Amino acid sequence: MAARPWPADEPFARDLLAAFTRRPRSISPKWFYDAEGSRLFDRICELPEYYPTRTERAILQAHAREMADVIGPGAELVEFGAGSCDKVRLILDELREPRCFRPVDISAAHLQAAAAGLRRDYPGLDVQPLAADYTQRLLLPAPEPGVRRVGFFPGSTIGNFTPEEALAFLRGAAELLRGGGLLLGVDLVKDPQRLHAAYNDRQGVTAAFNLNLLARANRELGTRFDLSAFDHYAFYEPRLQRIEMHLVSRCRQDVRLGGTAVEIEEGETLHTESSHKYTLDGLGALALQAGFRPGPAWLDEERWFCVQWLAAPAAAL
Ligand code: AVJ
Repeated sequence: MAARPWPADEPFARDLLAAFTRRPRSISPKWFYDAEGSRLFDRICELPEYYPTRTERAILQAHAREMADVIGPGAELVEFGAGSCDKVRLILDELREPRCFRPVDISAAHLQAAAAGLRRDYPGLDVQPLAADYTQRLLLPAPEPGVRRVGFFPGSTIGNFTPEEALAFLRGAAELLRGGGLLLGVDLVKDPQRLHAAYNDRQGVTAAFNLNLLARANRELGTRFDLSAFDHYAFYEPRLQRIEMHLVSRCRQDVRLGGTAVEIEEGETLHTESSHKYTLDGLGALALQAGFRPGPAWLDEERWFCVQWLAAPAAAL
């Protein structure tokens, strides 16, 4: 059977090749999210073991009024990695005369659909979607004089960044949001057993989500990964305060990535994701370093998850 030509110019192809030719082998978790991966992530959010989504939602539900008070009237709200824009509705429901809402997401199609839904449900709201990579510097028009710009970054998505990347992101956000602030959802350090269970669900949805990276490569790049030759392996590393997800090779195997033959040893891993957890102190110190002033934090009763307000001073500290 003739092999499909390797789409060398596609960013996923380039990243996958780079991932398999460096040591230790690792790839960005952003490649999880094709249509199938997004569907699997939605299923993860429904799992009994995966507490972050429902815990954050409960915190937002319980405290949206106080959050809206901290944000203040007439604000411009910017959501980073907005996706389907469903969590922000809890805030929008309580916000007084929001000036506009700017959902930012890399997926333009997803964004347009979400924006249309918001315009339907919030007829007076000026919705200005921006298809962009929020890890890069965002080009936004300067807010009108007197309008506070406030960021919303829920879901502990910041956990996918290394602490260095998180600091860089927060520095950029403090600048973008000068005079306003950032409402940040963060998963907290907790009992390692509970963390472990959240990434090792009994139904195997997280395993399918992890393996979908290789399934996606087979679909989009014409690779021939044998999915049964890899195991999902996720564990909590307390010294780095993070979950690591890996794909571990069950045997010695050769894979082809276009013209490149890659030899994988038995037990070798591809590191597919890190999900960093924070303490309130650690988060506060990071935010201060980035130029924010930490304000109120809202937590669930178990203290598993936190929604933290970070004020962005008008002038640099
Ligand atoms: C979307 C990055 C917050 O780290 O918990 C869920 C992704 N990975 N299960 C997380 C994920 C495995 C999730 N984030």
